[in-house]
Amino acid sequence: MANAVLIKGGTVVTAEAETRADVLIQGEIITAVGPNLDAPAGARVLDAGGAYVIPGGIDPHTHMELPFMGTTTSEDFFTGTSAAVAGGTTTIIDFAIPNPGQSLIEAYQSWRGWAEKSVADYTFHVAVTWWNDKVREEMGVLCRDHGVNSFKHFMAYKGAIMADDEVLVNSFRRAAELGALCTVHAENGELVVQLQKQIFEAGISGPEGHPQSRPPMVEGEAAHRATRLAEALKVPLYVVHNSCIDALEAITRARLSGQIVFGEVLAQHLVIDDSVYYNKDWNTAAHYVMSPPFRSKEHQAALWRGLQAGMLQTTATDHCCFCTEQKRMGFGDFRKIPNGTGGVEDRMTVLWSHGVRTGKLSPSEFVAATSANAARIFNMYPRKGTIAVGADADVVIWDPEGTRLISKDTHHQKIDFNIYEGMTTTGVPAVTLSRGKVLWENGQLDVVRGAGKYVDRPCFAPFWQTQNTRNAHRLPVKVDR
Ligand code: URQ
Ligand code: ZN
Ligand code: ZN
Repeated sequence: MANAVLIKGGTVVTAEAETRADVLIQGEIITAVGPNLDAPAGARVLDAGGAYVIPGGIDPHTHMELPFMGTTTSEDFFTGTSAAVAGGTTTIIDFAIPNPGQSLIEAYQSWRGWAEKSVADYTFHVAVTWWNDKVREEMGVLCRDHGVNSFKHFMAYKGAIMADDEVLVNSFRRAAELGALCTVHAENGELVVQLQKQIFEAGISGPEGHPQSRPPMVEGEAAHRATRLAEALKVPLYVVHNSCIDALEAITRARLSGQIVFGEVLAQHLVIDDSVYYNKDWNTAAHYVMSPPFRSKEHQAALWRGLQAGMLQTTATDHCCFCTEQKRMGFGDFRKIPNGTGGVEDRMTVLWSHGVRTGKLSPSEFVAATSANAARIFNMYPRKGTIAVGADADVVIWDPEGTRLISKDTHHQKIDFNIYEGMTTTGVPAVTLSRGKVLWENGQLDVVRGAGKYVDRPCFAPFWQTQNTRNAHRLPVKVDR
């Protein structure tokens, strides 16, 4: 019997339901889900009594090995996917980000090469950082031949990878033709640059200058603009790392008007506030420099409500690790502190502890927010994101009463600090399986470098355009004179 695993005695939780059922895995696939299943001869039996059996987490936003702001993230695809598995995440969606002028396909191939060392599955959003006919053509090739169905646009980072309105409009229009999804980092890049200069020239050079130069309206303006561009061009939109009320309101407005807009929230933005930037220790304050920045507690409460109300659909980490020495590249000028924090290992336990244990989310809503919705939005469902016959056997035995003291001293992430340092969470992955193989058990990793596979994500039929009928009445009208 190809390696068979029978997970017995657990409660299976999908985005739809909680059911007392056993799960049989044969090879890389789930082959049976139901009560009182028998173990085939030679099968390994895992006892899930008292535990939940959930789909492996999907983190739709990571940056392993990213060259950025004059350095490269410390986490690579081997260590990053290992840390992800230790936290219950079995698929990451990373980013291939071409420099302006660089072929999108060339960048995509580079990231594919780097990702071959992954221990669990991965796929890529491809960023559009410039525009000409070659970009237009390559977007089509990436969709047709490489299983890419989502294109990223950074509305911030002027002078580096920022997409201005010309790039946004051309790329959104092209994505609509292809049946692809557009994602955005929504901050007004021009405002950021000018506010950074104003604050720096006022004598503020430390990490506290970072949040002051990117207040919520800078994010809200861009999020709103992105929804209107997407509406005009009839393309579905996914807004990454919403950190504040202003962005949430932009998404809510669009969704309530019938537009196809999705929102992502980072686990860290839900539980960490902007007081971190006023730590007297420069290094500690700089550890939290990421964009959009951490916000005040009122924004966190709104983000939780957005998640509960279904205005935000996914959770992610934006795992983008720069060690302390790298952060110190910005000592004396906060504008030069590499932007990014870690967390790929901590997302699910933080969300269970602060979401399910506090009654904000049901176990099914937790599964939706950590796995199923990302699978659906990025067209990997039901291969990923559920516990069902025929799905990949990405499965986590989730111990709802297990506890974890989060610390840089015990995490598996390749970074010398942890933004949740000292936080004790309840709800932990006891066992993580990736396509039927146990990679995490008894607090130990058992991974194989390169065992991870690239996940093709087919484009959607351009039915998105017909569905988005708000503008249907605004068809071109010609007057015969
Ligand atoms: O902006 C992003 O998503 C990347 C460059 C990670 N850094 C960050 O501060 N969010
Ligand atoms: Zn971003
Ligand atoms: Zn990011």
